[in-house]
Amino acid sequence: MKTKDKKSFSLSMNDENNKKIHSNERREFFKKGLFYSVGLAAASNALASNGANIDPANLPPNIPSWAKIPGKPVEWHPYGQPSAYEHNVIRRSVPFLSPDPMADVAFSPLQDQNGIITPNGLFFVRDHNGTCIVDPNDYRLIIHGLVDKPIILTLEEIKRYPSESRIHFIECPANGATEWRGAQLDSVQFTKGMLSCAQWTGVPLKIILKDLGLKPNAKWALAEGGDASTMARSIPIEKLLDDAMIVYAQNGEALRPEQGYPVRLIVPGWEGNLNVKWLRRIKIGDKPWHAKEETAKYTMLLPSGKAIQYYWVMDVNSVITSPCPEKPWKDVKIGQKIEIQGIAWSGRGRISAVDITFDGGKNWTKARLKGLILPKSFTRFTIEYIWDGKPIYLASRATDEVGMTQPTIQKLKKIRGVEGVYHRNSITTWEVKANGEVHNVQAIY
Ligand SMILES: Nc1nc2c(c(=O)[nH]1)N[C@H]1C(S)=C(S)[C@@H](COP(=O)(O)O)O[C@H]1N2
Ligand SMILES: [Mo]
Repeated sequence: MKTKDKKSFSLSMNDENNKKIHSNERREFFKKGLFYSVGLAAASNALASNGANIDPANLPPNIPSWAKIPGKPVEWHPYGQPSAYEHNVIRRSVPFLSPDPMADVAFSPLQDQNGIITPNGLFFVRDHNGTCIVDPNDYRLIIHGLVDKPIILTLEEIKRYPSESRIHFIECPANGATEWRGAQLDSVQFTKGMLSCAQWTGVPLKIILKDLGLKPNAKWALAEGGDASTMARSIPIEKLLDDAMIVYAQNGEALRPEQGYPVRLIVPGWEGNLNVKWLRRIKIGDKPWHAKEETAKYTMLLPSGKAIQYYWVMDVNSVITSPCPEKPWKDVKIGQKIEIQGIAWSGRGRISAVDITFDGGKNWTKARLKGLILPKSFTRFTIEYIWDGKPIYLASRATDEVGMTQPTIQKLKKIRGVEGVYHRNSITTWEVKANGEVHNVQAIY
């Protein structure tokens, strides 16, 4: 088929380019980022504030060089690309966290995210066995088990069901896993970047399941991916009938391969791993599946020695993205008014309030929520501040509509124990030093 050839050609081209950029970037990160985390911050800010790049010939009252030559033809990039000057705004991996590039995670640059929608090229990626490349012509979704009419659907057939578009975040429950014993990485990208938010378009699962007819004893579903990891998860049927969707579009275009092209499951507000990508099969049953059919779940060991088998909901959380270690207050003048802002989210519904502290948690002030406030979505918060140039301990604390508030790390550790990896939704504190540098610290409450 002609289109097939064309597609595989352009894919291999992109792969080549990506590889090149990726290896350069990794070297950069090691040099400036990992060993000198302040260097990483400077790298991402070089365009904005570092005078070294300024050419006075382009500044007023001169006519800048770009105004003297014709621009690029409109078909320059048939698929648009970010400005070349934004080359530092990319996903990044931490090789020592995940030495196998096939079972890896690429963190989203939250420090550069504006508004509540993560651009598709910056959406975090978590793969158990690489990003799977699926030919949509050969794609099929099987729904079987305890249904009256089992079915095999093509992509076109899925698209014929009535569709909905909804904005939801996805967060891996391992987000922030490095930080349980103390602050480790001086970065918002690496401590919170297993998190992104998009507008998803697809079919609410309840429409399809009602159409197929659920048997009275239908209680659980096994959702299985079509990638080489065949990652599968047991999900209670009530959740699927509540707000789960099978989606084929992300921010107005087809899903990206990294997000499960052509079809993934969206389980709003619940653990990232339930959002099965390259969705191949949904089997309806009367009980959850175990090791044979379901790959290892994320369980949580408690101080008592008991473990929680399922902890599905991603609890209320927030982080300040401006300032942050990558966005220091290097050029902020004393007495100058500056916006502090960040992202809050909850898997239980809407964000109802965000409080800000400047003294490591002794006093709290209300931030303003801005823009759309949607359930199980990013919500932006903001506060205007005049800095007196003295060091501050800056943190945000979000509360959601069911009344849950982010705990301190000390409180969370008491409940969860010290061996915790998952569901770390405690308060994140930044130390802003007198020289404007921002560091990841854990406040003692
Ligand atoms: N088929 C399949 N689905 C998958 C995964 C996978 O490896 N294979 N990873 C899961 C995990 S652990 C997470 S956190 C989310 C990440 O979604 P993203 O890569 O779109 O950010 O996808 C989930 N779905
Ligand atoms: Mo995950």
